Amino acid sequence: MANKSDGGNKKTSGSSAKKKSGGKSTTKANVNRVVKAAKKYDTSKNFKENKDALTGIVAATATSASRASNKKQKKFFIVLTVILIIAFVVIGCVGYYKGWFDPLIISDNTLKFNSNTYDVAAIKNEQLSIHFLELGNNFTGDSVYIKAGETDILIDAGSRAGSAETIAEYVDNYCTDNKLEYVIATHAHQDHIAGFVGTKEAQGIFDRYECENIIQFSRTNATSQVYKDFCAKRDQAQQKGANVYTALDCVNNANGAQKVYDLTGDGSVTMEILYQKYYEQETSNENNYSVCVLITQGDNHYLLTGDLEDSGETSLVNSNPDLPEVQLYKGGHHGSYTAASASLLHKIKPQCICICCCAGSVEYTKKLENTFPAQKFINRIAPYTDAVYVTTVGEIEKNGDSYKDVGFASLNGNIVYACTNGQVSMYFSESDVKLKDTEWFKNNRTCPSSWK
Ligand SMILES: [Ca+2]
Ligand SMILES: [Zn+2]
Repeated sequence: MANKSDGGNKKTSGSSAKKKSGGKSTTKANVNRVVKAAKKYDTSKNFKENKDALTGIVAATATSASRASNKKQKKFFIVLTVILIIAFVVIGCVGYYKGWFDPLIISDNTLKFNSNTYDVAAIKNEQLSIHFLELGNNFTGDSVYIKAGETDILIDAGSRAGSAETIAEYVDNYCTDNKLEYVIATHAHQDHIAGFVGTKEAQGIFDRYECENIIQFSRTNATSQVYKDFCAKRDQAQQKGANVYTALDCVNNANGAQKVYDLTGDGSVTMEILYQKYYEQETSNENNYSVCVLITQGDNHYLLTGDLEDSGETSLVNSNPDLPEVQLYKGGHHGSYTAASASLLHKIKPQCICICCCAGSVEYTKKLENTFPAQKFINRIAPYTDAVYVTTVGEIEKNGDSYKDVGFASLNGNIVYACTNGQVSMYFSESDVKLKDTEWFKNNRTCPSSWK
């Protein structure tokens, strides 16, 4: 009898262990029930009678434990579901803002334009034209000429002192008064400012043209000779009457500078200097000092950010909540994998991208996938547009374990984006082939799914 009673106690203590899962108060209640049951054990009755009497109590205990366990499980799943929903919403919001999901979208906003034979007279008749210049060497460098009505703008001047010659030869087709109303130097790297300086034999841009307004980077860490020469030539231009402003002067409407310039006198085309924090803050990355320019023509917007990289782009996006979607974007930093970040692209959703670079040149990197325009850059822009054009293509040769630059050729050549009364036209001095359809691309890059 005692053994059987022990057995009965063992059973109830087993149930009691199970009850632990039912929460503290339930466990306590069930323990009480079992204690009560044990107290009701009547030694005057035989085991079967006792068993029958106590089964009800034990069964109630077991049911209660199972109910408590179910309740706990239910609670667990409700909490899990709530956590998952919150995580989903948070990741969704952050991802949408950061553009993590953009590669899933195939954009249908690719630019529709007339592709015309390169024709100076026709381009001159356009209300606005933006020219991405081919600089005639295998070095990467930026130079963009813009004509808005009678106003001439030059943004950067190529990578070599001699680039000035190439630039002037081109610009003189359009600028007939030898006066550049606006000259912008985005940052102090050689591939952007060398042509402003010139050589003993060939005048630089500052000497060659009357420069009415010079807008330059607010900060620099540069100590190079080309930078010193740039400063000397800029000062000479200032003595001859040029207004010299920094980008920070412009965004603050300070020292005579303006944030927004009316380029045509009737407000039909404006140029705005956009704020980004590296106009004021120091950085070891010179590229992030780049002056950012937004040209607006009616409902159309064109964005040029020099060599701005990820961190500068983040600041640009955060500081300019009204930054619009753009019809044209100058491929940031020559198409480097460090520019055109997902958050910038998500904001501006470019319909056309023009890149000043020598495609595939190993001047800046020996890693072939990172040569301009880099594979990662291409992967990020592809969902927005396949209207991507590049001025020049390089030729490289194997050199031991590495590669060297051995030549160059025009890819699209000089690229002109023009717009008159809302009608966009593009002109190419060499070819109108999209990047994705070039031999260089087929041989050197993996085609993103949105371009297939
Ligand atoms: Ca002029
Ligand atoms: Zn550059």
